[in-house]
Amino acid sequence: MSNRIAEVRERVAGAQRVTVLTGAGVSADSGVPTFRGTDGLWRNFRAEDLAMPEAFERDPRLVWEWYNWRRELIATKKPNQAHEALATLEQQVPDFWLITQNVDGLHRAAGSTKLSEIHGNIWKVRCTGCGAIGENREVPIRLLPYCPGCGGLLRPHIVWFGESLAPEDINRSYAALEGCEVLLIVGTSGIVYPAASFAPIAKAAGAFVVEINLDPTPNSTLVDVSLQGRAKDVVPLLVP
Ligand code: BJW
Ligand code: ZN
Repeated sequence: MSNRIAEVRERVAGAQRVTVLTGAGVSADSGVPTFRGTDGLWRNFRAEDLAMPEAFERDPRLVWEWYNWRRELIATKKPNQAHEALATLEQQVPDFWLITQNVDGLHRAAGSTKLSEIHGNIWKVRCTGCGAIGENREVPIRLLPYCPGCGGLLRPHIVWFGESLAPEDINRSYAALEGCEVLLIVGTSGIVYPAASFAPIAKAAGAFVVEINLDPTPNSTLVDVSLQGRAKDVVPLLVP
């Protein structure tokens, strides 16, 4: 493993353009449960049952209770060495972009600024009436929350299954994937689209693609180097 780590470190050090894609595994090391791990369940619901517009239409209180549980949990968590190393990498690479599927805000908390939170942010709310987006850090948030502007029901500003990602996030991500020399993919199961297609896009565009994960994923056979381990242990070793 140490040979391959040295190789990746050299690639990163020599690159002008580096893109990073992260998933729940990065925050697992901060104590945030992953979606598909055994601790990702809440009252026997899976994320797939609640992270849907239909679930919110049927029972907004239930969905907000789930988010309150997660907001309470995430509020106590801090960025770990992987978040910190990626914030450092942003300072070192001339053309850097971080694409995260995580909604917990821990990359920003670690100091990352060049990033797209493609699945949204758990600390933002959006009005189902007028579409206004606001920050809300109340823990717990009042149930049910309503828009101060139009009185409409507020929902989490999060991309649920069946919903489209924001066009600016998609465009920025594709540009970063097609234009990078090195892509690091950290702690994602690689099964949720469109992020699941990001590795092949970068690979087809000629990038050196590296995966860091505890377990093999659908990306493992496609990448140039697959490093097995915890994000907090491995990512800091890749930053020059
Ligand atoms: C560690 C570690 C450690 C642990 N160190 N590693 C094409 C084909 C098939 C389906 C579709 C398709 N296109 C669209 C779809 C439908 C759907 C989809 O992909 N479904 C799949 C499940 C098949 N996608 C969508 O609906 C997307 N929208 C879309 O495409 O719009 C256009 C469209 C609309 C309608 C029809 C068709 C197209 C939107 C997806 C939004 C996903 N949002 C969620 C929920 C948010 C809820 C919330 O957070 O409040 O975002 S889903 C959930 O999964 C969450 C995550 O961001 C996302 C990814 O999960 P992630 O990060 O990979 O976590 P895990 O738990 O899966 O994996 C953790 C990994 O870490 C594991 O590999 C561990 O081994 C590893 N790990 N500890 C390193 N310490
Ligand atoms: Zn409103």
